[in-house]
Amino acid sequence: MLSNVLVANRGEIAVRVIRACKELGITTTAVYSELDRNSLHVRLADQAYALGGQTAAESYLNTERMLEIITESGADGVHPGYGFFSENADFARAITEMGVTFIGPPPEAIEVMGDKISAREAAEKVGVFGVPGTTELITDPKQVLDFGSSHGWPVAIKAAYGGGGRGMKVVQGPDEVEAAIESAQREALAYFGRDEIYMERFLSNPRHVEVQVLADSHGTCVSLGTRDCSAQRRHQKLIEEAPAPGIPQEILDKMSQAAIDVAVGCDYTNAGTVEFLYEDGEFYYLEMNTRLQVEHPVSELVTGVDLVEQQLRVASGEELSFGQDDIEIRGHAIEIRINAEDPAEGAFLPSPGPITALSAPDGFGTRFDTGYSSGDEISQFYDNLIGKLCVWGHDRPTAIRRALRALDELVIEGVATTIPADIAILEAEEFQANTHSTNWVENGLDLTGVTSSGSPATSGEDGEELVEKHVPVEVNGRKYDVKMWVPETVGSAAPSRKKRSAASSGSGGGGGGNGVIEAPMQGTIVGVKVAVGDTVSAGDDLVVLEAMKMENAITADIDGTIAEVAVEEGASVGSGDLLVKIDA
Ligand code: MV4
Repeated sequence: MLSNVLVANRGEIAVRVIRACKELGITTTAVYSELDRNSLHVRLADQAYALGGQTAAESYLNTERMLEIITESGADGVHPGYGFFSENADFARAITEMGVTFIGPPPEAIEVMGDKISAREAAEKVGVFGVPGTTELITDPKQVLDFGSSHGWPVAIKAAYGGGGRGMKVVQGPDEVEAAIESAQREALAYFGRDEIYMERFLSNPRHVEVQVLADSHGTCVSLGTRDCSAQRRHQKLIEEAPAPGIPQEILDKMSQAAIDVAVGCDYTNAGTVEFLYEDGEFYYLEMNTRLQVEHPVSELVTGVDLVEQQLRVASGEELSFGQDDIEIRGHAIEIRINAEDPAEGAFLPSPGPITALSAPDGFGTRFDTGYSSGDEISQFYDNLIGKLCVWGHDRPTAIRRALRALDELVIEGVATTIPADIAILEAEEFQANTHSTNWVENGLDLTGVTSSGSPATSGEDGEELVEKHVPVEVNGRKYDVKMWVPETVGSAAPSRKKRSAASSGSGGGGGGNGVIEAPMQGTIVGVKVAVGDTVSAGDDLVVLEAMKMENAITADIDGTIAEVAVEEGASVGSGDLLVKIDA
């Protein structure tokens, strides 16, 4: 068994891995950026090393420093968590060459699955098929026109080296082909640094269903069942559940077998996820994620298998101590992602800042995984996941009710969170009746009226901000919770998760700015919508900034003419960097 595991990650997943190591008697080594010096994962680990730096690139993605710490710490294994180095075959190879175990799949499997075309070929080789499409790259619009006329429209154009839906373009008919190819290539280049693209028939209303697999290095591979991740917005999952509901058992079984076949076919070991789209009784292979995923706890809750424990055992060379027949799916589990984003009116604006109060829910069937404590700050430099609320119930309706009960108990103050949107999803008829699809949150769910503050912050007579406070009062021996609107400086707030934080988007559309548009946070420019000389109105989109895993439209603050465009697609920008200048 491994004896000293370095966790090359931060936040809730680092905490998750450290806990599993402790239970197995494995010494843990944490790493931390300048901003995470006092984080929960650092406090829980047996030892911790400074990476230095603040941005992800300077810290958790600093290969040289990470390898140095691995050597210095005496680690015999490295758990990459998700994101950062988790699907980096070069990193896995580098540490393997140092004699350190990468707690994940072999680098060859990471490589095959990282390239979407070879991933598709690897699946086809074992008789598992994706949405009808081609494994050839698109070099000529005619290929798309021919494919569309023989298979029908719409057609999806995808980035060969992409993933997560970025760079995917939907072509509704022949006249859209050329523009779609151009824009898909441009986006693929901006996101992934390569512009190869291919195509598939586009499914309009699919569910996103994935299968958790676990393989040891002795030839055993099992499925831990399915998860449905259809409740998502712009490829950011909001709520996941296990098992995938409303799909006939025989199809779920076939999907599980297909996932095992794909994993075995690429000599996979450790934990992995095979993604499928499901529509009209058919499922189609999408891709394989060669890492532990954010939503792994729901599979743990319905199988009783501790996935991180198994990852550590498998990486240590142990055989799985159970087979497929031992896996039984019991009850239903739901994960609610709590992100520091303001979902008001469906906008989901990143909302970094200090968490002034955090109190996790508890009780039967309730689990809360977080890397933060009250007083910690959600930094603009990292993923804005605050925590994951996971509940188990003996059936789906029970799990939904438990999730709503636990969300009501959860207190997060200081930053806006996705909680109001999560509640709207759980309470929606479509979600409860299981008629939703991957399009539903964006196109079917009404988020107008959803506010970050429960009720909008208003102003007092003297213009002072008023905030909602809940004050417990006792009347005739009975306790009541009284909601009051008071100036922010008055009294202390009773638990309320509903505080509004300043939205950190670009300038608003109200006018009154100076025409100097700067990046509100560090990120990557993934779209430039204007050129010098264009006329714009306040509120018009200027550039699209990807930051904290979100696309943010940066808009004009005044009416005028574009005088300067200081960035191009693919550019990395820091907070405060000039993007665009507008002359009034
Ligand atoms: C598709 C599709 C429909 N038809 N491919 C987006 C994520 C990336 N992994 C693949 N994605 C999709 N591929 C075809 N041929 C619809 C999606 C899709 C989606 C898939 C999974 C989860 C959420 C999604 C949201 C929008 C689109």
